[in-house]
Amino acid sequence: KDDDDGESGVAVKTRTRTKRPPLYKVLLLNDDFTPMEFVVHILERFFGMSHAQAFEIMLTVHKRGVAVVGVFSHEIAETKVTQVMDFARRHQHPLQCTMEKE
Ligand code: TYC
Repeated sequence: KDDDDGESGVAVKTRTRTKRPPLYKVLLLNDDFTPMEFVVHILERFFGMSHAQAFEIMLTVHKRGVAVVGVFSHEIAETKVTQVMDFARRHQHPLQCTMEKE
């Protein structure tokens, strides 16, 4: 858009920079106690994965210690983390779920 520079009356091109909101990775952490089936259930229930997909990601976390289970806006990522942590706590499993800026 052309903006007058206010002094000389010269039009100056001003570019409007539109920043996309940052995205956040939701991470699931391994532990020695949470049952595998429980983790699979969480991935199906809160992350919309198929059983096969959920099983695969669960095994990745089990073997490597951590995996990204989804990428979301800040608010959605926060909701996912809260849902997983609350559900795990209610079932008395030590499962940990966190988020980090992509
Ligand atoms: N390591 C757990 C077990 O052997 C399974 C597990 C997988 C736990 C993924 C947490 O995020 C996790 N029962």
